Amino acid sequence: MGILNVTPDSFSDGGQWFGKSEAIQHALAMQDAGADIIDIGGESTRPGAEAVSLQQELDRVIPVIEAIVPSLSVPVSIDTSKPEVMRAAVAAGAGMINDVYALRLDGAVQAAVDLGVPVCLMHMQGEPRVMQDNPVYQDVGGEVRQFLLERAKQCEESGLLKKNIVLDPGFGFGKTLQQNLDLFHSLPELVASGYPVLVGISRKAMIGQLTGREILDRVPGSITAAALAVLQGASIVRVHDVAETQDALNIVKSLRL
Ligand code: 7PM
Repeated sequence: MGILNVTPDSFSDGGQWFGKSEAIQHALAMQDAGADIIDIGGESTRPGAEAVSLQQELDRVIPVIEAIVPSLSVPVSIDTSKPEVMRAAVAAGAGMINDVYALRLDGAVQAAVDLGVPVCLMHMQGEPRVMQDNPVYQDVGGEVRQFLLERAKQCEESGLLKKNIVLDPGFGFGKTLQQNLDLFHSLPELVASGYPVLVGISRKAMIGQLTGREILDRVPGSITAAALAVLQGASIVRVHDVAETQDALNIVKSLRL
């Protein structure tokens, strides 16, 4: 899964949004480099971030989805928590929902059921604005797994098809470095639940803490983590650097013991 960001704070030049043509170009480049899904998000979930209004989010993502879908052969996933954005994005051609709130906002489960597309349910403790203020767990792997399986069960009881559910432990979303490491080591137990598991670790603070690198120098660390996540059983890795990660996964596929 290649990340296509249309939030202003995703760029080092600050405030320069992706125009439609740059977005198409970037999406096509990721597809050519081997991405099987293009994930587009217009709502910043950066730790400490303020919420984005519905209209702002629609204005950011819908024109880009309309512009890129006709040029792509792989599905587009919409990174949103708002049911209105889910509906508009799928109407504009998106084929998957990626929700860091795991469909907990009012109306989100019903939207996903109505739309009938695959959904990624992610774990987050707290909300982005405050989630990194002293997150606490007794057993992070067990608690995250229990939360995700409970959400999956509730969604299925509301009519979401089991085959459309993907689970994501939510690295960096209300987790300290040590909790992220414990969570990573517990991936095989989440994989054993039988649901496909998505891992998003690319360029995150965790990689920075482990390598001492600033964001743009976290590529080797991110690729290594993605390869290890796949070795732990992850089905999907959400990454910025698609070509580099694809190379690593090709090597893993051929050389794994
Ligand atoms: C700033 C800080 C901007 C952090 C964006 C982020 C995930 C996700 C994100 C994830 C799923 C990032 C995050 N992370 N969706 N959306 N899983 N399913 O690093 O780990 O991309 S936003």
